[in-house]
Amino acid sequence: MTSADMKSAILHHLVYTLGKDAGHAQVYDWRMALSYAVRDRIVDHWFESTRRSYAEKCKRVYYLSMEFLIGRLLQDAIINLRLEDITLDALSELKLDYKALLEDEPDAALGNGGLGRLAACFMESMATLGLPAMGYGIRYENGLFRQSFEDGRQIEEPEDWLSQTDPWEFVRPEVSIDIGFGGHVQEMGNRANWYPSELLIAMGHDTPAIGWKGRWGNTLRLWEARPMRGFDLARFNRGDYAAAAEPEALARTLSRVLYPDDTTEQGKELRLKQEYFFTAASLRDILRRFESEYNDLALLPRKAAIQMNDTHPAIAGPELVRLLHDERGMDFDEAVAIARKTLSYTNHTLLPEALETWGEARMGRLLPRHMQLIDRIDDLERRENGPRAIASHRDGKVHMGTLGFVMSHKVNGVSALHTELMKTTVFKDLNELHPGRIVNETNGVTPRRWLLASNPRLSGLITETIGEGWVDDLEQLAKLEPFIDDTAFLDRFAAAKRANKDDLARWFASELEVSVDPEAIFDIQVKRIHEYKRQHLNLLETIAHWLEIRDNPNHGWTPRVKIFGGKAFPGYLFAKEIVHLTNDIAKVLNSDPLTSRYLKVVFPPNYNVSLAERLIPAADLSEQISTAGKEASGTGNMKFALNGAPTVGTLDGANVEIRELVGADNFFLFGMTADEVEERRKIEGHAARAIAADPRLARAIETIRSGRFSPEDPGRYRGIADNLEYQDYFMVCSDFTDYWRAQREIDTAFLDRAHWSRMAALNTARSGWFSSDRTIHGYMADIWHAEAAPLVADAAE
Ligand code: NBG
Repeated sequence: MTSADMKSAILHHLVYTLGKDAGHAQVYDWRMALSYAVRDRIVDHWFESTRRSYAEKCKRVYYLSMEFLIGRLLQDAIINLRLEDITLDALSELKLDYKALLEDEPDAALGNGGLGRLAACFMESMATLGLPAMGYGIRYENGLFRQSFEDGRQIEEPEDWLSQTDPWEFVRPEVSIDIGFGGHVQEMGNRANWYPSELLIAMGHDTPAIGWKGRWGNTLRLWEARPMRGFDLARFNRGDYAAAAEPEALARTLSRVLYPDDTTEQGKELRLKQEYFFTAASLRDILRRFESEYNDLALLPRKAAIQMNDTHPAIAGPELVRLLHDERGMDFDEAVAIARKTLSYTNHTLLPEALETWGEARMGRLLPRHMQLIDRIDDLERRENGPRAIASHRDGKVHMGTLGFVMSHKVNGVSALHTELMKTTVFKDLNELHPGRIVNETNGVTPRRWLLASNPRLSGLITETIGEGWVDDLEQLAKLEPFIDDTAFLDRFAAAKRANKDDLARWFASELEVSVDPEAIFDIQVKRIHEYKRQHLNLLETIAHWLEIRDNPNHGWTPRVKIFGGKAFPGYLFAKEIVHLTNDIAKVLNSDPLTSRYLKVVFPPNYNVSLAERLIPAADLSEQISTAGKEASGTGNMKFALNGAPTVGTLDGANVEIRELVGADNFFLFGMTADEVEERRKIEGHAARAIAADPRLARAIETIRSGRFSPEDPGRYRGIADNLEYQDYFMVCSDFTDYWRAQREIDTAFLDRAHWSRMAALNTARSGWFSSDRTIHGYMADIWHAEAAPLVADAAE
């Protein structure tokens, strides 16, 4: 394709797909026309991949996930198809601004955080590796809420990403699957017929996921809920308009919202329905495809691997057994054995409140047959394992983690530490019963999006220095090591970072009206707001540092910009107070004439994938400061390291592996280990002791308590101060002193710019292992036993 071809493809779509005349087209129209022009380049590769999967009788991987945090797709497609140069040329002939078109695309926020973004990175990596795979999830009409601030408070508004046409999806009305709820079960001997009382339809929408160089394309199939019977004309004719639309409204509710929470169980019926809805639709689709190719169900585990991303799709165990046993007549024990060999489960958190359970009454009412099958699965566990067996249905609840575990042949953690903790805490007994079932697959991130596309300055320098091979073989970044002491290279490395910081500073100025000094340390903590992630530890240190600067404003302080980003679950009051406090602190500090040239706080609202792409390349310092033992892995931590930002962090999640790989000298470690945290927690009054031992900490907490940041409402943050002093479950106080020490070391280290750049560059050079390509290879070898297919033609050739 040439740029002239691209230009005419854009114009063609503008006129014939969008029905717009070039003279009247708006940014939206041009962006859509460009998207269709790019999409056309994907389709042949995508079809060819599908044909090849069938022809080669490949094993397919199915990734079931409530969340796919895919973000924007246009640039991803352009970069992977290597259409960037010709697109730039074509657009400049049309006098259009490439960046403006990219930024016009809504950010598809179909996820909460790490778990959903991981699913999106995996889709990209599976396509890059040529692994025949399909993602299955829900096409939420409103994704995660949009965050804004009003007087510093978080305001949530519905995200309306679908209010415009999504150019990437292909609607599949022919893929419509009936999904039932409720009703009764008629048993016939061992087997049963289930007669649901409520039925709706799951309709598929397919989005291609195209890999690097377009050499493979997989499908992300998202289900939309539709009513069995649409609009009720009889009621409408009687004038009962609201009732006429009711069936449709009820069905639509199911795929309307993403539960805005990634760590606490909602306990809502709607959520259980969503989980069953997408899992059941996906399994039926998978079996239909399998049966179109094979007629022996015993082959299923050799031809399909189904990954349950967290427990949200864990109902897949009993559902698959139901499809095999009730609907296809397979012996029960054999059905369980086959389901187990096909299914596997990834655990993403050890927080007890996040391990899903459903009350037996609710489950029995909505899914009566599944409830019976769960009890029979429990019986089988007892037959196989005797009295030590662990039932999923116990104390009046169905424990989805247990169910996921017993119905899987492999269960994986997402970092080395997390996997070890799984074995010794939540799944201790199950691990003893089933040794070897738990495996580790440390998370990763796709380097195409998180370095090549989002940080062109750094990725350009890397390609110039070591060639392009790193893009799909990230461990080649190690080839940068010989250049680490080359001042010309380091200068260019530093210049790329500096230019990214300049860009961000300009964006802060124009969007947020905050001016920051690009010479300062850009210190960034972006992630969901949660006590265990300890944004308040960062805030306490900020306050303490501010007070110290005020005491001695003429000491040569190292300037810092503290950047925060993240959403608080609307019902999580403590997290919302942290948001409010952060904004209140920013207000006071940024206008303090004594200190503001040394210390500023910036909190851009609505942290999402696109904002991450803007912030991460400009970071000097990555804050990964969770209470040890609580963060399963983290993936933001990997993105920062890859983009040349050293970490200040605890020995938690994948931080442990990052530190091992980048080297202890290039990582600012602080805080207690997971074991020390458990010990310390046993000490009565641990927080009060820590406060008594550190006057800076005491003063920072007192400053919060005194109302200094909320003079109009002095009691506003008493709750936070009390929590820190009297509870402090997450050990903020006990880790404060060491965190302070690490931060002051950072101030000093940053003064030696050459040394800092070397440290930053070493972070990049040694982060190659954190590619999600490596993670997917791990799943393929240890869990899925699946192989890549022969790749299709390179799009650029
Ligand atoms: C999150 C963890 C992160 C981890 C991601 C991806 C959930 C429930 N868990 O530490 O908190 O990186 O999963 O594995 O979203």
